[in-house]
Amino acid sequence: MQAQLRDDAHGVISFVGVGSNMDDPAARCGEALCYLSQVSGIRVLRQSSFYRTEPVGFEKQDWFINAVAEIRTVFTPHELLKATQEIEDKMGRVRGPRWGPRVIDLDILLYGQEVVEDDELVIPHPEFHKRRFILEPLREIASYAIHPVFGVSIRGLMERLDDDSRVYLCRANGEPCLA
Ligand code: A4P
Ligand code: MG
Repeated sequence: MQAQLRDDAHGVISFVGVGSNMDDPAARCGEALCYLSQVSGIRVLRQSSFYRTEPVGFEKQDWFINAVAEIRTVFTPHELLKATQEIEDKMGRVRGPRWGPRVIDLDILLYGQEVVEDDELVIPHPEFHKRRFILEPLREIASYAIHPVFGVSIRGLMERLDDDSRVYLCRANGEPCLA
């Protein structure tokens, strides 16, 4: 993929969730964010702190590290999915059980205000409005962002949230990796 960002006003704002619960999860999340910033059609604008989060869905597995990055991209949603899957593959992700342990998981949470729904891709990510491990880091960097299906801000989704899984601020992560 050779698409380039022309300037700061070019492209679409998107939010990407990062999660890992294997092989030094914080290091893996940092590595994935670095790879993301190295893709020529993507600029990482901001990234949240890292959060230590209780596993949701399949509970007999290690706790996760989760974070969210705000990016600007010239890619279409499917090109962005391809780019994130290439990073997952490069990092040795083996696709196991749904919701099971993973060395890295990159989820496209929002892509502008677009709604996408086909066999490969669903945006907004289908479960994110119900998940504290995503909403907490997303609120840190973009509490004002609007969920395009519900028309509710991230702050509003947090107020309605019915997920008591534990999410702890793990480390303020500082500046994004701008490789
Ligand atoms: N896909 C569809 N929409 C998207 C999207 N918006 N972003 C498709 C990324 N991928 C999307 O994904 C399976 C397929 O989903 C992809 O091939 C793509 O075409 P996957 O990443 O291989 O599988 P998965 O992650 O096991 O499935 P899924 O449904 O994405 O699971 P989740 O929702 O990501 O849940 N608990 C804590 N505390 N922290 C976590 O990060 N993660 C999960 C996984 C469960 N529990 C967790 C965490
Ligand atoms: Mg996923």
